[in-house]
Formats: sequence, structure tokens, C-alpha cells
Amino acid sequence: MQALILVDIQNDFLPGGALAVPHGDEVVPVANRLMPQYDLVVATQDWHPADHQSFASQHPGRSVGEVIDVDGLEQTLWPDHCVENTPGAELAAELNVRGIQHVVRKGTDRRIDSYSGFFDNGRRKATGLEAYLRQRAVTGVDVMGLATDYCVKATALDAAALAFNTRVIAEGCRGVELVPGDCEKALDLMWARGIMVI
Ligand code: VGL
Ligand code: ZN
Repeated sequence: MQALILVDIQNDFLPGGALAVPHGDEVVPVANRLMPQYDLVVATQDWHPADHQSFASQHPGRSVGEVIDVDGLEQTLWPDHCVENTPGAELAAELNVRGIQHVVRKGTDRRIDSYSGFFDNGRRKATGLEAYLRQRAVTGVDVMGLATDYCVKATALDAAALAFNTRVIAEGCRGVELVPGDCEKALDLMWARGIMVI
């Protein structure tokens, strides 16, 4: 069984959103076009409480883009984004949500971020995505969405580490590029871990 994993295709990551990924909207038609080719389509949804510790607003004197220590883990600080039950957290309006069988919410614990759709950044808790895929006898996953250099990267690396046959659909990804070159570095690392970039 072959699954498509759509990573964080949410309003806040689209142009005009709180953490807009440049050209993020361009991945939506790619997702809609590819969905019918898969046995199973799963989406991840960044879903933070309003006081999430990845928000620069929660750390007086700190600003977006800074990296700080939260509970022993490096945390990049972001603008408030994907706050649970707000329009910014909703899946993109143009995304064909009827083609999605399952949605996995992540980043729900205020103390720890979760870039990957499988585990939080400290690998302390699983989201349930692995169990969901195993129950359905999924052996291969194709990953696309936002953002190449954060959540797509982390999700694909975990999928490969969990021994799913993992590919990344480059056409369906866009990145933040906090530092220019981050997307290329992310793709290089994925290649090095045996992930096919297609
Ligand atoms: C993401 C930063 C913070 C992403 C989520 O979806 O790549 N990036 N939260
Ligand atoms: Zn987030």
C-alpha cells in the first residue's frame, strides 16, 4: 500500500498567513492532482495552543528566528501560527479535503514542538501516524507540502528511519529558507538518508 502524506498545507503557511512560505499556495493544485493516484491520503496539521513555546511572543525580549533552549531542546522561535481552532490552522480552502482519509494533528503540547508528522522534536511522544499506516499495511510513503526545510524534512526523515519506502515530491514542496540554501540542504540530507527526491 502506497500513501501520500500532505504536510501542513494550512492557511498560515500560505501567502498572507502568519508564517507564510513563499509560493506555498503552489503546492495545493499539485496535491489535488496527485491524491487519486494513492491507496491512502493522510494530512498533517500543525495545531498549537495559543501559548505554545515555539512562539516568540511567549519569550519576552526574544524575536522571531532566534534559537533558544526549551526544556533542553533547541527551539527556533516563530510568529504565532496555526493556533488551534483559528482560520490560520485550517487546511487550505482550495485543498480537496474529501480526498484525505486521515488528519494527524501535531504540536499540540505547549512545551514541545513537532515538525515531524510522526514524533515531537524530542522524540518523546508519537503522534499515532506510524500505527495508522502500519494498520493499513502501508509500506511506501510519498511526502509533500510545507515547509521543505522544516516539517517536510522532519516527516520524510522519520518515515525513512521507520523503514517506510520514502520519497519526496519536490514539485509539491516549498520552503521557509530562514537562511538561503536551507531547502537545498534539506533535500541533500534526505537524499543521503536514502529518500528519493522525485
Ligand atoms: C512548520 C515551523 C513551525 C512547518 C511548522 O510546517 O514546516 N515550520 N511550525
Ligand atoms: Zn508550528
